[in-house]
Amino acid sequence: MISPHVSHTALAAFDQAFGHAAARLVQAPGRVNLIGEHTDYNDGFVLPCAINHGTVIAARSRPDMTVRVVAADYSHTIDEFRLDAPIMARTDTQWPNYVRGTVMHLLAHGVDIRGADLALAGDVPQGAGLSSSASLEVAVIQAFKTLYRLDALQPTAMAKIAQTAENKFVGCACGIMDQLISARGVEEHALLIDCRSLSTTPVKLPAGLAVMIVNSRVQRGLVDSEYNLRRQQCEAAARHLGVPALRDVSLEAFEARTGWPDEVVRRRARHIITENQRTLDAAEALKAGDLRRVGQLMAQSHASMRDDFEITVPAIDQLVEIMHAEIGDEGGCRMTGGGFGGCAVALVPESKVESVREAVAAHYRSPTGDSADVYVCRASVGAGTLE
Ligand code: GAF
Repeated sequence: MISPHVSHTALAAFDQAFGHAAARLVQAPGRVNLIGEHTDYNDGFVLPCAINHGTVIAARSRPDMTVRVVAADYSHTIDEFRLDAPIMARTDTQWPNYVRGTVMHLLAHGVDIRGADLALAGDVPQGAGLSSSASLEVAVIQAFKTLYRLDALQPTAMAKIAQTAENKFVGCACGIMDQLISARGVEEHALLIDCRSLSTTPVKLPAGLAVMIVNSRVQRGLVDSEYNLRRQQCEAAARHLGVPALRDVSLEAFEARTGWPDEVVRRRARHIITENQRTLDAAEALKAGDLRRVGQLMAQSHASMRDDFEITVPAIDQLVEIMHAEIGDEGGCRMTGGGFGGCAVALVPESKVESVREAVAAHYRSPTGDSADVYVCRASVGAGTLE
């Protein structure tokens, strides 16, 4: 459950901007990925959970074709566009494009909607790799779904529309993970997602387990260009291996393959192939309550992201080492998300939270001297209404 404070902010912003009260309140969560990084666009497996930080939208339908949007977290600036005219990206500011692109692709899906007044508020730390943008996109779809009773619009379809908006309107070639977990999250569970079939299997988190997110305060740099480059390298590796996607290669077949044109591409492929297996193994270990095994897999995942996929940065490596030294074999930790800064995630017994927090406070500083922010999260439900 997202903090009630966020709902109050959205409702107050609505009143103030539009001069009357909102009719509906909806939410969509951010996410933390426990393991399975960059595997989604390789048709592989991921294991995220939705978190109790997200986007809340206060909304009211309009009889005309105008959409007005006020963003409480962006100095209450207002964006306005029409549904019966081409929806163009704004170049002066970025936040409206997540709304515009989502609405444009919602319309392309063939839904019957008219305009709306929307007030946005959120508490997902931005630029931290916790999917603030996916949570915004999915919340926008949820708002129209609720206002116009689009009951046939299922969560997986919502996620695909949101992903298309991000790919085609915002310009980030992301996979489906963030939008799908935001739409389909299950309370107290992680979701094992097969990113090819889009089938999801809820994995109950063991009782007494804490999901700790530690924000390195290193803002993710170069993320779009490096992300898109990783994607191209994975596609090149799949071509070399003669398969549709890296999902289709066993570790044995990969190791037997020779004649790589590029050593970097070979290492990128090794990360994806081993990470897919680690993700499946971690889901089993979590189900069995085997935290020691979960910890080993998370440590291997981090090393693979650092050495083979090269998406960590020195500050995150240091943060994970500090956490790992404190956690020992009682749980695990790794960088989470797209990389190049952002957050680490730890799965630890609740009794361990304070000592991990203290170790991070005592030993970690970002390159600019900041201490880390720590959020102890609950695995939360996906998008829905809040009344
Ligand atoms: C970002 C992307 F949006 C996801 O699709 C996923 O690829 C992730 O990075 C890395 O696992 O969050």
